[in-house]
Amino acid sequence: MKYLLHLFLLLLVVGGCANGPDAEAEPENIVVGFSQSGTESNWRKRHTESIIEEMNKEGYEVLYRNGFMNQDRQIQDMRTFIAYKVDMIVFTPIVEDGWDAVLLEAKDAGIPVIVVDRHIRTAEENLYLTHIGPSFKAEGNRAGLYITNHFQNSSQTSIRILEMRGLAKTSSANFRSEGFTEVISRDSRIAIVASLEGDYIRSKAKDVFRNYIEENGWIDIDVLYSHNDEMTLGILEVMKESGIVAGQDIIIVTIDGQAEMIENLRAGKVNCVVECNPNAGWYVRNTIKRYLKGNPIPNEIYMPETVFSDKGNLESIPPREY
Ligand code: GZL
Repeated sequence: MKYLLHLFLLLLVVGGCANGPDAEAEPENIVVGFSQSGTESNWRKRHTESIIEEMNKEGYEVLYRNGFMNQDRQIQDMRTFIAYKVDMIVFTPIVEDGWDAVLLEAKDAGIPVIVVDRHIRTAEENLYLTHIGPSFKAEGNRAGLYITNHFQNSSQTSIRILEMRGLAKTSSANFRSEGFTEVISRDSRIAIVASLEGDYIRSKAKDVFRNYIEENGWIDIDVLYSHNDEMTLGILEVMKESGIVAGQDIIIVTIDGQAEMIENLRAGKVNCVVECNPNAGWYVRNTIKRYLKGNPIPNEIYMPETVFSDKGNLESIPPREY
């Protein structure tokens, strides 16, 4: 199948094809170049599966490339898509900046681009069709609300938070911090006393957290706010090694909603899991279909999400796909 796909794409390059999809194009003649940022978490793997599954359901050919969390590699992959004259580029940017040149090349080639998951910043406007993803700020708000509600009747005069941030220069990490800080600032007792960089990577967060408590102890930490479940899983290992009773000695709020984290929530090892919805596939498929029909496409398409906590009905949480 892959050989046939490459032969097909070679013919496209040789024979050339009209730039940009036309509304009459049959789905099986549509080629979508999909550049994924990496495979750093079960969340990300589900995100990839969701998009590819839905493209295949629609009959689109998908050229998938894994950027391995390297922007230069992602840009090279997108240039390959442009050379193949794909009909649509779907990409999930590893970081916020540095995409203008390749997006301009796609625009000049008449290839529309859909940005999925994290946001990007560009000097020029109209370099991409739309952004599809969660509201990371709302995720941060939900995490903050859990904390303010949890401590609202507490007699504690200060509530100290350790924040484990996701990858720097990403909209998800920046907005998760902004949304969280916006809400906890309503209670003057609550403060972030340490903000560490875990890059969304389990092993990195494990090492960074272990170094922090070795240098500073953990007794002055009341809450862990972690930007994704993978990092939280690494930190839980360190807490177990250190005799810290997770979910009691330190209240834990984490984001994504991976199955393993929901089990930890049910076991009382974490207190709140803010969902980050990885199932972007249907939204991407629907957007491409609407675009091919010439329908107007909004600049921003938000995906619905929720929050799970020890204050709710844990048995009603649906099975997680990641
Ligand atoms: C959020 C996404 C984040 C996830 C992490 O939409 O960018 O990246 O929360 C992943 O699991 O690493």
